[in-house]
Amino acid sequence: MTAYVALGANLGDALAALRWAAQALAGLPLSRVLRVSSLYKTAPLDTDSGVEVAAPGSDYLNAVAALHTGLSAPALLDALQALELQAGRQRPYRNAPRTLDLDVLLYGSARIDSGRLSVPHPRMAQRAFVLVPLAEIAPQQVSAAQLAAVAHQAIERLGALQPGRAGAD
Ligand code: PH2
Ligand code: MG
Ligand code: MG
Repeated sequence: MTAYVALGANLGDALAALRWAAQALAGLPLSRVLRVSSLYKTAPLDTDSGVEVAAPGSDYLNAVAALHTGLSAPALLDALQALELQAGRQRPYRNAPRTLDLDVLLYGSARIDSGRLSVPHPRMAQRAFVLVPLAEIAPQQVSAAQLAAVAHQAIERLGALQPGRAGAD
């Protein structure tokens, strides 16, 4: 199964956290990293109410990774949450600044709504910080209309997440 995972951090050393996470994804059982997007700097955004407002904290670093995995979707979520905990993630309130956030965006073409896990990620279409890196590594997953709808959101491409790797610049 090909799964797409969003990486984000805006607390502590966000760059180190995302680099560590990309390595850690490669070490998940039954899994292989297919692609990792560039690194993007993005303004903290809260779209929960349907209206875009600033979320607390500093700018985020965001990226998206494509994973080939034999883990089930719930097992993948468990593994991602374990990595978040290892990175010191705390959840004092919704959309709080975080040392590492790993979200399942897509799991093949599965539609899941288990309470614990919703796939496709229900808010991904409102977020340039998801759509732009996803479109970079999987253009077939994102339409031009979706990108146009978030084109006003601030997002800056910083370069490769892991310099020196294949596909990096
Ligand atoms: N994650 C959120 C809420 N807001 N804003 C940006 N720019 N990047 C994120 O990863 C992000 C956010 C909830 O997970
Ligand atoms: Mg998130
Ligand atoms: Mg999350």
